[in-house]
Amino acid sequence: MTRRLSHGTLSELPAAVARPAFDPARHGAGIVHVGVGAFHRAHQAVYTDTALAAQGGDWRIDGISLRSTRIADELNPQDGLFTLIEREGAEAAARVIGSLRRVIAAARAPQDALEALAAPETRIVSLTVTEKAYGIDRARGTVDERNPAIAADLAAPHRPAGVLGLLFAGLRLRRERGLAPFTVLCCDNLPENGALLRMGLVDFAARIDPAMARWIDEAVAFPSTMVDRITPAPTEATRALAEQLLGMTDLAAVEAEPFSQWVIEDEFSAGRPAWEAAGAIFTDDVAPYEAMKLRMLNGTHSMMAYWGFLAGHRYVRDVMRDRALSPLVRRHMAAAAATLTPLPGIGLDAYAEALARRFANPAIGHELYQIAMDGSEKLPQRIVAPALEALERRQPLRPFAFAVAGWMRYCLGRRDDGTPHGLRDPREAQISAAVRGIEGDPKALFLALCEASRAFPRRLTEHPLWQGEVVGILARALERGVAATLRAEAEAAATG
Ligand code: CS2
Repeated sequence: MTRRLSHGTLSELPAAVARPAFDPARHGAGIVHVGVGAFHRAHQAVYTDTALAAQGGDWRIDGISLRSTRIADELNPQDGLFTLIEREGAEAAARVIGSLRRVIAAARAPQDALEALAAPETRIVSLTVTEKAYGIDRARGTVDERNPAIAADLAAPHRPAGVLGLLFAGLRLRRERGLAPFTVLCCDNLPENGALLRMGLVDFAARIDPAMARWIDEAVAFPSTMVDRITPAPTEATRALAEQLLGMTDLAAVEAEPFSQWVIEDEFSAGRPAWEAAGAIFTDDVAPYEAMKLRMLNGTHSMMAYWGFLAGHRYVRDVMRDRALSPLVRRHMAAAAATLTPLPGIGLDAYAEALARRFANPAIGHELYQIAMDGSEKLPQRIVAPALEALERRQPLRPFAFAVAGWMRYCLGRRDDGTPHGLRDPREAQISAAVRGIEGDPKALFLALCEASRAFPRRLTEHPLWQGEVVGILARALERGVAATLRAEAEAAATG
């Protein structure tokens, strides 16, 4: 049997593998992180590891995984240790991260999760739970009572299963025990994510306990933050590579690109790790950074995911080698850039250039199908927001309409050759029901999908220019197929 990564085996690692530059056992935890997926492990856990090495402090992380028990079973026998493998071209640099202390599987041990939130030493609760997990309706400024987790937690707030329910119950315990609240740090790809979560949590609390709602609004800090690092879902190949680099087993290894960025509003009511030692940027206003990243990186990603997947590609890097699609990637980034307020010191052309290089990284197998997931939750901030801005500024709408037409074609659940795919969207049932029987009618599809997804505001969907563009592209894709549509789009883009 091969050995397994753990505190006891750290000293046996090959010299080329970097290990924590601090003794993990000497540091207590100060952070509870909800959603211990690959992205957290490749991003915030790494910044915290560097900060602990640089400035010490009791800032290790206790993870909570809400649904999966697997992550706890992978990480706890390894004392929370896992390997970050940074990949670029032929390079693969391995670094063992020691900032994670343990993982609590909330489904198995709900009381442990609550006690972690209510522990006196917990000063920050950070989250990466994906866009759909919050159940907040930004347009209405309330929670979405139709969201199953919200409905369940409102009905039984002492036994929370969802994100808002858990935060509420944890904060209520702290207040009852006379403890100061923790800072809530949302690290999901949502615009003004701190403000959004504050709004959602205060509304959630108001429905149960108005005094708690006031306390949360007044006493809890919700800094907004922009996070960035391309992190494909780990596969068997990740584990095999870890085994090869470490000479031992690591069931929780992650692969990521070398690039990493974290921009944070410096509003922590009970302190924070020295994340700046790891390169985090602290600022008063994250919004312009977030808009840049969401529109230029994530928006382009979504466009690539739908059209690239439909064209038969598997990875983001394959799209960058597709002669029709790669100029459309550039076009999308340029159109997204044109909707932004420039940031001092950041050239948007250079940012786009860097994104194109990152997307093309041959060592990163980032599945288009992974990015295509949850379109109804992702499109509003990635595509709709810049489209509205473009409409207002009388700038070209076409690239955004093209992205949405790709998503609509994808919603049919099959490629041109008939290969079926699941949508993997929280509104999958409504979307699939909406397209049934009208698969050949682009205008009807447009209207039905706008309705079923709830992703598009009327001032966009009812705009004749927007309708015309989306329906026209969709019609072409249905009549002539995806490959011909991409060729025509690339040609039109080239002749401007
Ligand atoms: C991607 C993001 O899956 C997706 O939707 O667009 O996860 C993206 O890779 C990260 O935001 C990069 O920081």
